[in-house]
Amino acid sequence: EVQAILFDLDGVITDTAEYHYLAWKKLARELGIEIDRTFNEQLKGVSRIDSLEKILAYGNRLQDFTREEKEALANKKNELYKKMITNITPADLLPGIKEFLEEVKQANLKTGIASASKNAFRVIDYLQVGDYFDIIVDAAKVEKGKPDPEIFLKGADQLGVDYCTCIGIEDAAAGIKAIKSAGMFAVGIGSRTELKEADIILSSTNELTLETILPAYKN
Ligand code: B16
Ligand code: MG
Repeated sequence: EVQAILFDLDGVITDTAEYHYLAWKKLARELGIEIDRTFNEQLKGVSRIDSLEKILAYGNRLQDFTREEKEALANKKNELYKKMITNITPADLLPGIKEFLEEVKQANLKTGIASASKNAFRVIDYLQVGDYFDIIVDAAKVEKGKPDPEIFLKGADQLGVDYCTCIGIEDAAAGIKAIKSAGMFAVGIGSRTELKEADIILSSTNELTLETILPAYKN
């Protein structure tokens, strides 16, 4: 029996993935590196500093910066990002999310957020959905980022449930990997080719209902 659902934040609850992309694109351009949406798929779910290193490697500039310089660049991106997300309101919940959260609560399932973002609490505040989640595990609470399973394992531990009774929902390949390595059932939101390791793939958050997920979990 399913006991808990663990949600990714960026790209599942709200489309902050777009703001991350725009902020990285701006920073990369200043460094003479052009990134596009296809490349951006590799950044989803990946920590801030790892994202920067992927961008620098892509532009063949990884060796050009010291650790301190990289930290400064990552901070710069975060300042851009924080400015962008001040515009977030409850209207920015992705389609069907509010209804799904209500349904999950009605069904007495436990809920948690497993986000690689250090801005997770801020975003949840802007969206005004804090009350829907029993626990929030953000990047500050884990040592290893996705695709390592740590963040999902920690979420289940905090909820006091077995890993195999958890369903994880993710929009990123790194996140699906993390859920599967945690021994959980993985729901992917997005592209069939990017998320092929998921147990089921839905094209939009609109399709998230217990009726679509639970039969697949039981098989
Ligand atoms: P921050 P998630 C992830 O959040 C994003 O998908 C990823 O693009 C971002 O780089 C990462 O958080 C770190 O975010 O710079 O705010 O700490 O999808 O795991 O909720
Ligand atoms: Mg995500």
